[in-house]
Amino acid sequence: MKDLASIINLEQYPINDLKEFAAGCNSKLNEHGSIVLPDFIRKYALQKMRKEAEEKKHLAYFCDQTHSVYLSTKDPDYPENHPRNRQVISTKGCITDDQVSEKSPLRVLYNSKEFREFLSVVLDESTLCSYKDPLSSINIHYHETGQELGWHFDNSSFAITLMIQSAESGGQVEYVKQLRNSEKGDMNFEGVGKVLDGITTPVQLEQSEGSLVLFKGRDTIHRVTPNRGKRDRILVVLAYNTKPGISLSEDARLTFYGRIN
Ligand SMILES: O=C(O)CCC(=O)C(=O)O
Ligand SMILES: [Fe+2]
Repeated sequence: MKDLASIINLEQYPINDLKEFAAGCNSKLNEHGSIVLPDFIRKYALQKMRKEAEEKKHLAYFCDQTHSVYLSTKDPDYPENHPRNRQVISTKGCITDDQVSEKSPLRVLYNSKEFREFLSVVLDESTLCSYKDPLSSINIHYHETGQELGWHFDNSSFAITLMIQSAESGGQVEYVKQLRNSEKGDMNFEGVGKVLDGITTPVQLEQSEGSLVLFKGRDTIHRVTPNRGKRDRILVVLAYNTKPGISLSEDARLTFYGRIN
């Protein structure tokens, strides 16, 4: 716990208090679909995370992709410009778990039993496990000037992120809550079309540097607007599985990391 106390602001966020604090976060997440804990990471640990991210940026794999909001291949039964098939752009750089130092505060946090227990309660999951493959557990994302993440629904039911360096302008997460019902197979093409056409005004997620964000993005459409500032937007994704021994698919690893191992 000593190591963790130098990373997490435990006075403000008593993550060991599962009954009250974690349970309260769980209710908020279920009600709102996201929670933001500002200043979750202590200043000094945040500085170390930023330094590591900057020093290792040259290792990042940058990819430019187009995809549909559903992240699935085109369906020929619909026209090209139908919301089912319409293409958006995603551009970012990424470094992988194997490139993050053994001593990094990111790894101490990611591996911490207390942090996982807290997340399990907040996310209603009985266990949270690392990825089996060497790349997918901790990722550092870089959005350079002009880079963005297009509108999409996540494949995973939750995402855990840490904002390490925000963009000076732009680089904002925007979302429209509960826009589809994936469990019932309702893709809501009409609602998606209105978001893509700018008819529906999205909500912005305020996340300052040092914030922990938990986000349920499977049915909530979201994007990251283009980085309009000079410095990079740097964000860490802490990815867990709800079962042990699972790897990210080879296809996804090739797309996001440019390699399998
Ligand atoms: O960069 C972010 O804040 C969100 C990233 C995201 O939506 C994703 O990786 O699916
Ligand atoms: Fe996402």
